[in-house]
Amino acid sequence: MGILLTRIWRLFNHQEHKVIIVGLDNAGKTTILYQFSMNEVVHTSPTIGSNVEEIVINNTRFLMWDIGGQESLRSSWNTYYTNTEFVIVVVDSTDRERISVTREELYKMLAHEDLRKAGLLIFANKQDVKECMTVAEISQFLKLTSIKDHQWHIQACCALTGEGLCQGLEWMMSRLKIR
Ligand SMILES: Nc1nc2c(ncn2[C@@H]2O[C@H](COP(=O)(O)OP(=O)(O)OP(=O)(O)O)[C@@H](O)[C@H]2O)c(=O)[nH]1
Ligand SMILES: [Mg+2]
Repeated sequence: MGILLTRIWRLFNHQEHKVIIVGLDNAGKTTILYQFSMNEVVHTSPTIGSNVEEIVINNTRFLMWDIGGQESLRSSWNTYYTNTEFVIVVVDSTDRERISVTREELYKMLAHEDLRKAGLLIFANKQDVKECMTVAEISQFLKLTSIKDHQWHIQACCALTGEGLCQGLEWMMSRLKIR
């Protein structure tokens, strides 16, 4: 009976999982959002404020907020944190100069009370570009193995072809199942 009730509850439970997509300007956040929602590459311009889309995968609904990454906008990222279940950090793997800025922003976010329980997915984007940083390099620069208080995963991807994006979503789905 208990199992049956659980199944019925899951069938009718249309709860949405809130996701925020952050990262420095030009990392590819908006391109990723529209790959998720429309399965195509859209022409983007720098995001001022945010874009939001609902993504449904196997009856699981994610509400994804893509937030502008320009320096002047980063101080307002925290206004999106309430009830966030997953943070997707998009890294431009060609941008070696600013990986330390990404690291600063990452640890500032992880220390925020509202993100205490959030899972962290890092997309190492633009893997199509020659001589970009590898997942191993980015993990090292971001000191990911030092993160003990959040579940995290890093995934190589290319937002232009969509390669790697599904694997990132699958990781998020797998975290939801074990809760
Ligand atoms: N080569 C390559 N270019 C990409 C990839 N993903 C995104 N881009 C390009 O990177 C540029 C910036 O992409 P956006 O998605 O607008 O970046 P953003 O992170 O939303 O930037 P802000 O809105 O300013 O924070 C665009 O010209 C994209 O076409 C990728 O995987 N490979
Ligand atoms: Mg954008």
